[in-house]
Amino acid sequence: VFDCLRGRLDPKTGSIRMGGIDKHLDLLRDAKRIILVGCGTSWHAGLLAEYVFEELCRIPVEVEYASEFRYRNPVINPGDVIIAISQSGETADTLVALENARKQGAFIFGVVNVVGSSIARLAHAGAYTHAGPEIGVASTKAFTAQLTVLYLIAIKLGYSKNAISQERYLHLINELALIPEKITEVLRSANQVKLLAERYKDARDFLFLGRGYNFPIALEGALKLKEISYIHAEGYPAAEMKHGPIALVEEGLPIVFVATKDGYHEKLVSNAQEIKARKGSVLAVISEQDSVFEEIADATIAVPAADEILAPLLSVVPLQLLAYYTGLAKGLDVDKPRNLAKSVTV
Ligand code: F1P
Repeated sequence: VFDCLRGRLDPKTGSIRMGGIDKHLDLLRDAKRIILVGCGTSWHAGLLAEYVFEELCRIPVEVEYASEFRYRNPVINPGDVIIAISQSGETADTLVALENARKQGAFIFGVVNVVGSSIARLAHAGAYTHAGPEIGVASTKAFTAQLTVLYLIAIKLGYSKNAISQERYLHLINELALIPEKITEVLRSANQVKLLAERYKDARDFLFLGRGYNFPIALEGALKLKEISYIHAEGYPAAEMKHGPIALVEEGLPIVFVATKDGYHEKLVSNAQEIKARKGSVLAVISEQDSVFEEIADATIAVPAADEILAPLLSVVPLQLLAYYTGLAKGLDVDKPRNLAKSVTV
């Protein structure tokens, strides 16, 4: 996140510099629709960006799995802009989806990590994430870097469209600048997460729940656990529980709540109470000093307070650590999970 912000964000002058985006800012400002495309973790970054772009820029947004978008005959209209998200820049599904959309005249921005990769070359413009090489197969720092770039674009665009006030713009810039320091603080709870991982390593299933900005983080937490520890895990919007998944809850089922404080906090508290009433185990990522959740949950991991829009950059870290330590506790090779490739090129 720090590398991603360096040279781009200047809280003193309030400027966001993004060469590849700045050149085409008009195109983004006048976009009738933004379509975010990616696979796996990159799709989750797109899903969160949907919430953020809608909130800060008031542009209609769609998020598409590239692995399905490639097989559709999507309606691309003048004024539609595609933002393609990929760590490797080589994911075949994303590449084919973009080639199809490009043939239909779509303008494509890339949010890609690997410089000079196929997706970066296919895009008309874009911003590199500069997360450095991912050592492990499963995306972790690439995800936080993708989110950071997408936040920068949304904040910049929202302000240039007058969709957010100067006060809010400066507030978000300053909050973003504090994120690297806050992540360092989150990493101090690594040992606590390790103990939790050791306690739940033999669980057969896990559920992850979140609302609003934290819903994509619940999905990402479940994906990381599946990828690295091979435990079956599902992520849901917390409110979706009552529409079916609550039938799965039984004594001891670990359910992770992504519960940093936001406008939906009270509702999440009542969801956690419903789980406790059915004897599930509630593990929660919370904002510091959340006595209500501390009281309900079997275990909590606190992250520093942040603006609710940016909080996912913090709340995802304990979930990445949970997957990592669970994999280690099970004696697995966390850098090379079975059946997974760094770039899915077929
Ligand atoms: C997409 C992705 C990753 C996942 C794994 C397989 O890759 O689904 O999110 O962790 O590495 O590929 P990319 O398009 O972001 O490189």
